[in-house]
Amino acid sequence: MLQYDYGSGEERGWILSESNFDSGMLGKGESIMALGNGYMGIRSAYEESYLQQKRNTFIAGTFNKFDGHEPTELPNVPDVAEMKIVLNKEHFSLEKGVIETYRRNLHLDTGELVRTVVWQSPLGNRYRLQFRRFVSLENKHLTGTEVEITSLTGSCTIEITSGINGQLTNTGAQHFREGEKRIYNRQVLEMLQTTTESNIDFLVYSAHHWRIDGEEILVEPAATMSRRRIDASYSYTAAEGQTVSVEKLSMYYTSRDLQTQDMATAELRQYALETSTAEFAKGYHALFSESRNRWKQYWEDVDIQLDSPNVFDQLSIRFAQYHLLIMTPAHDTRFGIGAKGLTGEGYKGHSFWDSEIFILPYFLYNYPDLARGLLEYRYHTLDGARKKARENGYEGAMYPWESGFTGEEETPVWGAANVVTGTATKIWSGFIEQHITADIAYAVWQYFTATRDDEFMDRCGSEMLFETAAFWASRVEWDEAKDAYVIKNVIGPDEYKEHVDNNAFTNYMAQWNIATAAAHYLDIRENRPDVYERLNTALLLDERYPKWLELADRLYLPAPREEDGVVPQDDTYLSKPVIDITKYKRASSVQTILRDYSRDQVIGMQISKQADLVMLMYLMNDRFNEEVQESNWKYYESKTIHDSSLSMAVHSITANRFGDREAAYECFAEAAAIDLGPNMKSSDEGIHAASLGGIWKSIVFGFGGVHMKDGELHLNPRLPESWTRLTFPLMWRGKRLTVTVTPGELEVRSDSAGEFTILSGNKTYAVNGSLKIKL
Ligand code: IFM
Repeated sequence: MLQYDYGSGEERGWILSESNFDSGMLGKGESIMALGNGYMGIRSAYEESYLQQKRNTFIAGTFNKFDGHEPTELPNVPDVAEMKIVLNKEHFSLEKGVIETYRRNLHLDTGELVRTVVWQSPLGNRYRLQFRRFVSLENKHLTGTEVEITSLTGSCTIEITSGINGQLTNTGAQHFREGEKRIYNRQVLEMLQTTTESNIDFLVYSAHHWRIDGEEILVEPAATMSRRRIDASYSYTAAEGQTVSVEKLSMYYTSRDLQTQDMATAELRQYALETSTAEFAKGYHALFSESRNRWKQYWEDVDIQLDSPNVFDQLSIRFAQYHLLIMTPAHDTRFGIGAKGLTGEGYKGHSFWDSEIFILPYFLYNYPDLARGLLEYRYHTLDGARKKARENGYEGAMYPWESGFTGEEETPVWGAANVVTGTATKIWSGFIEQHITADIAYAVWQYFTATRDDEFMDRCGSEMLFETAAFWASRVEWDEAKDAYVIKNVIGPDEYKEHVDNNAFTNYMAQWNIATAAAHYLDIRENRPDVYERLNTALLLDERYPKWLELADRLYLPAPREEDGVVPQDDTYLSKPVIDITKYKRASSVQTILRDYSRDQVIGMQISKQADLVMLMYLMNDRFNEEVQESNWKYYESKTIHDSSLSMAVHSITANRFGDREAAYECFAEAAAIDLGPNMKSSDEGIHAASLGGIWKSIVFGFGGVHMKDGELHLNPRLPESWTRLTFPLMWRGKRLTVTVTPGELEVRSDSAGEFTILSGNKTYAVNGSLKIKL
């Protein structure tokens, strides 16, 4: 059972708490309580092992391909979290004996996971155990565990076997060659492994320290080495009431790490051993305290406070911001964010449009440099996108639907069983879900508009904008009947509609991409001659421009129907039969419709998996008036099962824009419950990274009413009925603002000097220090 209101006073709203142990539901806690720092992510499997556990540790960007038939994935690297604990010859396992008390808390404010258990063994001995674990935000290579054991009934021989376990796989795929193992000074364990295809070396170090009632003691280990495994076994007899603590500190390095990538393996090994040993000497508490200070700084920058009668609302935004930080490889722009962050094997660590459309805005309005880093990842992978375009007979850059290290297409080709034929279903997204190319261009432009970062545009952004536009210009075809250019055979955001023509989202985004590139071409030709010269030579801009101009005008954009303002999602959607989907909307798990109907049958009906037209209204809301937004929201929401975690947050924001505060809050609450809610199976494969970005967006863009239009900051807040205050930070043009909304007032404060303007209710206000507006 998860508890959202654990703690009192200052702690309330900061602790994600679990009040019981259930060995059949391990996945949820492992994912949502995962620890990380953007370099590495460790799923919170318990120290002791259970049959249904999923032990995962990932290091960002270290992709490997099992063989030519499988897409690249983040390998599950050697595990250091596991410990075998034997107390008076009885194995410590919560599946045996009696659990007298149990509590596991993830402290979102400090990044520490703490579990406290009073356990009665099958032979009736009682023990108090406390486990603490963290992944350092200060030193990205480091993780630590501390186990405290107190025998409550007589003396106890404590045996602990703990080490580095390289026997793990990714659901069966072994990504490592057996490497070398060693123990230094009977203290520091070392394992060296290398990935089979990408040839990345991984170096893992662990060391243990024992303390009795706080005093360090020397307990000599017996070391064992076996295939892909190295362990140290300790034994110590403690008196009744004595607290024995064992800390285990571990470090990970790889030959892909930016700072050390040029080192030969031997040199890296020497460096890693020396730095690990130096860190280990500091001990768990000093190292944790360094990391906690980093968390403190983070929360000082980004904390959002809201007064809601439901503490879940407050916890859910902090939970989202916690994960948004630990999923993001801020240290290296060669890496993207996986759709499950670094918390599970789901989607193999691949990046989707989730990054640009759902996650990047959080960084854009908090740490713009990190938003730029995420776009640089797409710049690093531009050649992969060019290759995909070429291979498909197009020009420019065609970004992959699923992306790893190189930017080549990584979407698996075969997926779940077809309920009618019993064969695997083909996954078409890697072939025809193409809107991602425009989504990336859109994010580039959002970043540029919000920051005016010419340096980024000159170095990366303009090239991305032009190459994506060139792709669309070669992708469209002329349609005599429509007297317009069209885009046939795509999947839009709604993945329950395959092989459709003129998906409105895709067409509008493509047209926007082309029109923006055309305008930007004129701008740089006029104002940045050097950049223009360079890019014109490389990308033939002069030649491409006339076609862009024509397409900006003549690409088919489905218009709202006269009778009801509904915009057709694609050429055939509105002519398909409608069925009652209540059962599927109410189902506690997703995609239950595919148990009753094959994918082809679902394609043949007016059923949407996720926001598609509503997504268009959200991104391009300046093109549709509020009435049209409302009629489309109502039409399509009733046909949407929300079988994707990307759907609810977008529905929340759009409902807020046309003034339906109740629906906005309901959708927000549903979005917030995707990972954090009571469904204990929802996050088995990892957290839903996009939905966590969506929670932040629902609050800041939805209830907080933040919107950027023509480079101006608009604030049109609308709080849910039950909230009495919302305060959030916002970076705008180099200034850190604090926005506070109450039902009757909007206040904007800036701590930096200098005047700037905002718009609210279409009026322009100058802000110098602070401004209050009556709502
Ligand atoms: O990008 C999403 C997609 O929109 C729906 N299926 C899951 C993907 C990864 O989150």
